[in-house]
Amino acid sequence: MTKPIYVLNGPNLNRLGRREPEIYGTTSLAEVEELCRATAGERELVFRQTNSEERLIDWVHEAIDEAAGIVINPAAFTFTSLALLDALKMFPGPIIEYHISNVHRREQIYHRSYVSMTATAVMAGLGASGYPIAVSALIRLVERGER
Ligand code: DHK
Repeated sequence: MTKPIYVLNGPNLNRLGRREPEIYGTTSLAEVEELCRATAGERELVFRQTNSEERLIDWVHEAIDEAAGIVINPAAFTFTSLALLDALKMFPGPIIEYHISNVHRREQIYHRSYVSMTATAVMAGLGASGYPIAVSALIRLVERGER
């Protein structure tokens, strides 16, 4: 049985489309989910969002046993959570760290990512419509067995 891919989203992304549209655009998270599912096609895709650090870590633990790969937009937890980094380090498959905005062009507080210390790849600045690009890149990494 082919394992699903997980697309996990962190805090405040539930307000995507209405939140700082000049930075994050007007596409909603539900629309992002549709784009990701269309790209995944036959492959099963788990798409989730939480404002809770504990829940995000629990989903990474679940993914360790259940998932082939992870696309994760940890949002603010990217720059604060060693616990999330430690959880992702245990994941055996490829991980793509995704940011809607180009965090490196923003304030200093958004420049040092803990997640990048274990992610296979990092994508930033392609907007909400970049998520399906991350999904297709992840599927290729999974098929090539890369971590
Ligand atoms: C989303 C957030 O919520 C911010 O905390 C990050 C990221 C950027 C994004 O661009 O998707 O800095």
